[in-house]
Amino acid sequence: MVTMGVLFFVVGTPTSPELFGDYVLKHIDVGTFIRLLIMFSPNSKTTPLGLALLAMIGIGTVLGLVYAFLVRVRLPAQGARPGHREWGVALLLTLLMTLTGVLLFNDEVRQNHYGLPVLWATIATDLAFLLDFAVYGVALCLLYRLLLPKQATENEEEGVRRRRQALSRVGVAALGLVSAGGAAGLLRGYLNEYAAYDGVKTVSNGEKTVPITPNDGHYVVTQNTVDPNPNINLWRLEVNGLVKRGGTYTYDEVQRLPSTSRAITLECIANGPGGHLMGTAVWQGVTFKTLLEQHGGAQPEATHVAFYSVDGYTVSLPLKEVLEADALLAWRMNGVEVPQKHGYPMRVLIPGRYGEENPKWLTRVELTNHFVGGLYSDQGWYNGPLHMTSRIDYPRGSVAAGASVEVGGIAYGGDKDVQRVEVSVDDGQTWNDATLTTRLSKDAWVFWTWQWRPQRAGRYTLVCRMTNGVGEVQTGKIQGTVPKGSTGYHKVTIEVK
Ligand SMILES: Nc1nc2c(c(=O)[nH]1)N[C@H]1C(S)=C(S)[C@@H](COP(=O)(O)O)O[C@H]1N2
Ligand SMILES: [Mo]
Repeated sequence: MVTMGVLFFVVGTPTSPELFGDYVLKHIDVGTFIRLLIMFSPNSKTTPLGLALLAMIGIGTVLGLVYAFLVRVRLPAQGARPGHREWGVALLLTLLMTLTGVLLFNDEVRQNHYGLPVLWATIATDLAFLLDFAVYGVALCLLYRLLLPKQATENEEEGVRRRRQALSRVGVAALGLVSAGGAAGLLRGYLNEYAAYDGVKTVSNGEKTVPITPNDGHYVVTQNTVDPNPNINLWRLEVNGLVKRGGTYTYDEVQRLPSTSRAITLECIANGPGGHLMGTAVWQGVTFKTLLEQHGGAQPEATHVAFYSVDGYTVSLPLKEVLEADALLAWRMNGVEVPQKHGYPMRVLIPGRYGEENPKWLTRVELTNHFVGGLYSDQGWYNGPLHMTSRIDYPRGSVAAGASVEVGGIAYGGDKDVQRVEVSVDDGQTWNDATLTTRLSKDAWVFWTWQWRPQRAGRYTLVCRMTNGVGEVQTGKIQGTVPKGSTGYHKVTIEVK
């Protein structure tokens, strides 16, 4: 554990419990995922990781017994030095454990806390397995021998022998305690960086939403317990696969690519009607199309593009759609470098797709002739165009009869723009056209208002719905979040007095 922790902090290699967690998450379906999420809530990340850590200690212990069985040292042992057989078994264990890690987590190892590119991250993680398990093997071999009852050497008094034996056992116990302390310290250091902000909603005071969400008020969702913290000297953007010419960029080189800015709204698939897991920023970067042109374009067989992130997250989409949506690879968010939790140094924006398909901490763009799996697509989450949504932000509570009240909110239809918003005060029986106010881009939410003058006192159910730029009307059919993303209207009850 100490080796694993030190390697995480020094080299940025992921720990075995994290890799195990990533592996499991890709091999369960959405239903199981949600059940586990609820079962371990509110510590849905740390509890399972803690359990995985305990399981790791358990496996280490069981392998220790296997080791003892295989080396079969005849007791009392002769001397404190392990023999050939012990070294051999320890080496075998080390190699078998490393091989298991490398093969089992083959799909998870390409991640790195400090943002190493895919190949280097893979090599670093695989070497980390070797080092972790070599330390385990050597410790097992040496300490086991120290613990064994020893034969008395020639002209050694029995009292001296016993004292020596007791001393070595105390020594091993002390080393165990020091390691446990070290591991606890490292664990605390790890949890210091815990991404507690996961699931934080876009700021709103229940009232008016601001058109451009400030960076520190933008909602955040992350798969990670600890988010990556890329080191700009190590990080690279790679473009490869079925392009005419592959290439690699440093952060400086990326920033010299031709860039554009656009307001783009991000919405998490878990954002229900009226939800605030949605925010808008002006993103600046190179369009996917331009980047591809820099590399001579796609080879004719290319059908998909896969985006790889330094946290091991992967998103794969049809090439045609990524081009049509005019995807952006951004390194600036609202005029400053992309903040760490939003994907520093570079993230992808795919207008019209849910947040899960907008990878943060990008490191590789690869053109392929097939769909490449990823965390959420493997679980079976919907990965098509996002559903239209509209929200009533105000008023709330009660209003006075006979007075004019402004009703307002937002509407968002992915990359298909918003051409109309309607409001109903009778739970959807009759509709009134709202006025569209602020419109930022076809890929962002629009703001709308409508003047209401309720005459009679009573309870009113206000509802809104939108129509997108191609004439499709938002559906009122209620559908839950899992696994396709929710649909249905946002409703607000107002008391007119
Ligand atoms: N590399 C990476 N990209 C990621 C995620 C992640 O965990 N890792 N989470 C996704 C999800 S589910 C959402 S909703 C958006 C959230 O982006 P934001 O935190 O910048 O608002 O990022 C997406 N991109
Ligand atoms: Mo999300």
